Amino acid sequence: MARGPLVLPLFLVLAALAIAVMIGIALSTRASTLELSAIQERAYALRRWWLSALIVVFAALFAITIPSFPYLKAAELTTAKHVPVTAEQFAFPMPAMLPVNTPIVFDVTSKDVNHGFGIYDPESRLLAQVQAMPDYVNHLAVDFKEPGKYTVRCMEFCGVGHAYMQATFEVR
Ligand SMILES: [Cu+2]
Repeated sequence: MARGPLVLPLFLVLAALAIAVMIGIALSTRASTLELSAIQERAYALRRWWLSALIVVFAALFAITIPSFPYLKAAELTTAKHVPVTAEQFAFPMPAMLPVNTPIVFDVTSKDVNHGFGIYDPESRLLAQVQAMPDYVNHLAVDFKEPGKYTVRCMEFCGVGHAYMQATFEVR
């Protein structure tokens, strides 16, 4: 994922901006002789402006990023190879082998309690994850680009055997 290294610089820029705004406010209000009502009026105006700015920024971010959300596209549901997974305390029954470069949809549910179905690639990086819930099927679309040994680990505390709840499968 190329997005990872972007997070820290982005955070630093936003944090610097927030600090600059606070310093600006502190400097501009030092030794103020304004009446409380005038301060209140200015603050409310600033708050309205800030809310509008946030709405615009978040609406734009939402519009830009929604196409890359990992929600299932209708086409993937019909054309992909479906692999049913019924999690249970404390195992993930998985096929031993899955095909590489093939759209796969895991139909994930649970026999007993909530589990977290997390797939790790051969380098132990989290590739995809979804909740495994009783009486409900979640669909997780994955297209394995690299052959190798993948690991499924439970990502939600589900009982005494939780830490040992994992499975492996081969992608070829
Ligand atoms: Cu668990």
